[in-house]
Amino acid sequence: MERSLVLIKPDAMERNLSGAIISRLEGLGLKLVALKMLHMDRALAEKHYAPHREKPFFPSLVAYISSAPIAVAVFEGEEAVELIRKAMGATDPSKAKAGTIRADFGLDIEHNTIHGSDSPSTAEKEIKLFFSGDEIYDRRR
Ligand code: IDP
Ligand code: MG
Repeated sequence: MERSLVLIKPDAMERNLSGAIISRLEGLGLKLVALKMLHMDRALAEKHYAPHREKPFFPSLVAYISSAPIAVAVFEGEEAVELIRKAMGATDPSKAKAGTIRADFGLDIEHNTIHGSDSPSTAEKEIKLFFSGDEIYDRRR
């Protein structure tokens, strides 16, 4: 079954939106199979966002994501990656479709409320950065 990594970013935590966001994703029929809070350190932030290392916004992004404790989750279900990306909306909240998480809650292109893996293979790598095998539960029964 497909899995995706979700980060509820500091801007969302600050506004007590973690429950609302988890609820929306559960509402898609996806199962929560791992969940914890974590204050990312710089090293983990740089690993997670390594594909953006050369971008001008990388230092600011790393500082932001490691600025406060966040909620980290793994959701599982058919097409989990694509379903979550659609529910998130575009990276820039001002361009995200109405009714998406980023359109409803995002502040700006950096402080955009949620991270979701962009492909099943990225998801596998990202999940390993945040969770050990015994922190992910089998909920298929
Ligand atoms: P995604 O989160 O929609 O997959 P990416 O392009 O992978 O978007 O960028 C990762 C994260 O980097 C975004 O979610 C956002 O927080 C931040 N980001 C992306 N583009 C910009 C930008 O132009 N300025 C500032 N931050 C950005
Ligand atoms: Mg991305």
